[in-house]
Amino acid sequence: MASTTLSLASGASAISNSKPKIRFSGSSNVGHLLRKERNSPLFTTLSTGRKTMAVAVNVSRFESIPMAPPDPILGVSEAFKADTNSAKLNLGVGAYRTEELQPYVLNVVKKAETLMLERGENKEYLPIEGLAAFNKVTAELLFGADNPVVQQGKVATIQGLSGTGSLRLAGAFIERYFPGAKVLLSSPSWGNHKNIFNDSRVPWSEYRYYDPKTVGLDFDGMISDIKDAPEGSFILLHGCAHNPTGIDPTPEQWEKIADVIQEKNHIPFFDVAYQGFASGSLDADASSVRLFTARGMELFVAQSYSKNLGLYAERIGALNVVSSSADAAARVKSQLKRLARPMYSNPPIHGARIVANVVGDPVLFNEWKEEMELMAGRIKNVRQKLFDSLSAKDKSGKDWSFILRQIGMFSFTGLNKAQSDNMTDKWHVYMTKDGRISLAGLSLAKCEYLADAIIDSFHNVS
Ligand code: PGU
Repeated sequence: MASTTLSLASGASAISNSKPKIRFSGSSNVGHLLRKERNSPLFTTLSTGRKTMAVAVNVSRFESIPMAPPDPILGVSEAFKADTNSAKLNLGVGAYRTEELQPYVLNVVKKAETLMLERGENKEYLPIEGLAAFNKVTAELLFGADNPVVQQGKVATIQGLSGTGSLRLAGAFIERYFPGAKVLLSSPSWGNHKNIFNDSRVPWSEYRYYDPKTVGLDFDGMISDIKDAPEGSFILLHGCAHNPTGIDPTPEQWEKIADVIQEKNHIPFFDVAYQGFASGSLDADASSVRLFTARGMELFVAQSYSKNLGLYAERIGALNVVSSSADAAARVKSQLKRLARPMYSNPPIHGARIVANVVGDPVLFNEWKEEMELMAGRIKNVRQKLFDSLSAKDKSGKDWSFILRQIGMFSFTGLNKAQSDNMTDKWHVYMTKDGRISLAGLSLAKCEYLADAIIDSFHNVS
């Protein structure tokens, strides 16, 4: 159909008797199109005195488009904003808040931004692969600056639109160069993983991960499912601070996971969204990725600075592909650029400069580590206080110690959907319906209230 539109000027109605102003745009052959479209539901017949015309009525061509459901994580923040109750608590999104429950801009970020203003840097386009200084420090932060894969140019690093955009770019790469290959996701995983691979047209399935009986890792199930996956599958692993469960494999278990992935010629695909947030140490939290890299495995890593530098809205992260040769890495990078170009052309510069200034400067880097320890430490404190409050208040004898064994920003409470609904409807505690709460959004002052809400929901709602 030609792109001709016919619309009534504001205020005029197709059924009004007043003389409507009719505005045409697009092709001049309007009469022909009107004849063709007269039977369309968008058109009706209008009589204006001597002439009868077909005009557009107020029926949208988007009539058949259904309303999308709210996002299971980001939609929680929207619902929270709409709640006027003063006791309300947003434990939905994984975003760090201060003890006063306010968003936090890191001091090192403010310092880096001041530097950027002083330098009066321009806003020219970045190259497709992003800011070179950013890509360098980012790969070094993840693998370690002295890692042979970095030294030998075996890592293709491309700046991405944070963790999500980097995963999506990898999805596009897998779809193009590994057609039919499957991605295996942990059950459960961050909810958006499924959306990302669905939209990338990459088939996925799940491997067992969480065991509700032990509130721990179903390690045997995980190994057996990875073994059973078709050879050459992509195995998506959370580098640290597994979302939503807060349960990570031990170093010995990581070795066994690497064994079976190697045996089956699978490709590890790490999602590292919380480096520094699991243990408070950037190096310790990168140990899973480094363990696999040290075995000479080719792998993917999507990285995010949303949490550890608090750069949520800057959309800054990276995709790293480790290859067995520098030559392969160069070719992979060229194809990642080719995929990125029609999707978003080139990435934004502001967050990349902040990261390059902080991670690339020894003084700011050390200050960052201190601030991250503070953030990780505050979360550990509320985790402990929540456990203490639950243990003191709950007289049923239930063991809440699993909360202390979980790490990172979240606690996977084991509350089911009805119980999670009760948390929100009765107690104004906003959380995802899988029973996950973000401890990064909790203060010491609110732990007792939260414990009351959890105990009520757990024991009084089935
Ligand atoms: N990967 C994992 C495992 C994540 O938890 C998140 C964020 C991301 C990637 C993507 O983060 P970027 O901001 O794109 O770098 N998950 C948070 C944030 C809210 C969301 O769902 O995007 C969460 O609350 O689960």
